[in-house]
Amino acid sequence: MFKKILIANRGEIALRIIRTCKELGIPTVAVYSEVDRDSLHVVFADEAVCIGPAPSNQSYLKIPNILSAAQITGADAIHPGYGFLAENAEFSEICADSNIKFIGPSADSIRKMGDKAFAKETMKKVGVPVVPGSEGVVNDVEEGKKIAKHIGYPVMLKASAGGGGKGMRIVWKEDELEKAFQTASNEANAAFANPALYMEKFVENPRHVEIQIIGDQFGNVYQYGERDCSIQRRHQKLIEESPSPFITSEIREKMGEAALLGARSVNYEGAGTIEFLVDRHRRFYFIEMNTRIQVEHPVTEMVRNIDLVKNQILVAAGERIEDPPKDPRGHAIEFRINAEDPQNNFRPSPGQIEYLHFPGGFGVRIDSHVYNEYVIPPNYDSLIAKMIIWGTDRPHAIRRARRALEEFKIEGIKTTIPFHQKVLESEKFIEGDFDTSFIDQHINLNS
Ligand code: MV4
Repeated sequence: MFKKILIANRGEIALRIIRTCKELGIPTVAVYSEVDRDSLHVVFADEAVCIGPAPSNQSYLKIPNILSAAQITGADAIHPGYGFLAENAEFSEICADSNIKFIGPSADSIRKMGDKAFAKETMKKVGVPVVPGSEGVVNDVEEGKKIAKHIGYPVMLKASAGGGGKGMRIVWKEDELEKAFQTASNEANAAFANPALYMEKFVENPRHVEIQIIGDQFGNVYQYGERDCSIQRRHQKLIEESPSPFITSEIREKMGEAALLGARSVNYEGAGTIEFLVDRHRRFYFIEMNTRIQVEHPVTEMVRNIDLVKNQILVAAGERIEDPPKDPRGHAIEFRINAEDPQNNFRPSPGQIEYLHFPGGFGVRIDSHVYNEYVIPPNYDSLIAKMIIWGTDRPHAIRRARRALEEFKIEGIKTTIPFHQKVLESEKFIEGDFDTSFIDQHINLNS
């Protein structure tokens, strides 16, 4: 097992990782920027090293500073969390070259899955269903027109180096394609230094359902069922749950098998997520793979009764992990509490928390790094707490969530709590009848 783990992250996920390290008896090193000096991950780690000023590119993204912190403290492994360097192939490679175990996949896996057109072709080859579209990248407008004619409009152009909704364009008819191709390609080049695009048939109002997997160093891959992440706004997830109210046990089994097929084919090591779009006929299509632990991982932990971060650490150390339970137990829903104003376009609302009270009781889990009088810096993402509710079934989880949100008090800043309360009153949400257009279509925050 590792002698000491450095956590190359901040906020709730850094604390989440430290908690599991403590339970495993592994000493931890926190790194922090100048504005995070009073953050809880710094308090609860065994050691802490300041790695630079507030801007991420001078601290949490600065590879030499993080490696120096690991070397000075004698850490033999680095957990990257999510965001920052978690899907940075170069960082994974540099760690390997420095004899520090990157708790995550190899640089090669990160690169392959980061190239979305390549990842899709890889999955298609082994029989994972994918959205009909181009074979790999589309080289020019003329080729794009041919493919679109074949699969039928509307189509989507996506940046091959993108993902998570960045650099996408819907094209409704042929005479829009040229312009869309140029602007999407230019945007992709500006954002990812790579103009390559691929094309897919546009799936209208899909659900977003993903499968959690973990691969070990012996070639075994395990799957932990699905999470439904359809409640999003501008590609920011706000509510995630498991099991998905739309997925039957038959589809669950098929998606799980498809995810295993895909992950095994690339010899995947570490935790990962296979993302699918699900159309109204419950047909599912692979869209991309995330090569990190995700924000919403606790939803899976609650219904499968496992610690995913523990399993990440075990496989990284070359150990074996237990077989996952075959079926979900009960129902879990995660609510992201962001320091944002839902009445003003979810505008960030940093500043000091003047009063804080977390809910509690049976089935209520809070993952958070904030405390009373904590000052939320404006430099990072606005997630300040995750409330994960477990219930015996979905209606029970919903009732419990309403009860817990009523107890939840945060003063001094705006949060997404009132948004969640609205969603929990929505008939469509209660019935489980929602897709990725739910917030735009059914939630009015100013009424
Ligand atoms: C799509 C799509 C419709 N058709 N692909 C957005 C994020 C990225 N991971 C993939 N996304 C989409 N890809 C095809 N062929 C619609 C979306 C999409 C979406 C997907 C999941 C969750 C929310 C979404 C919101 C808008 C669009």
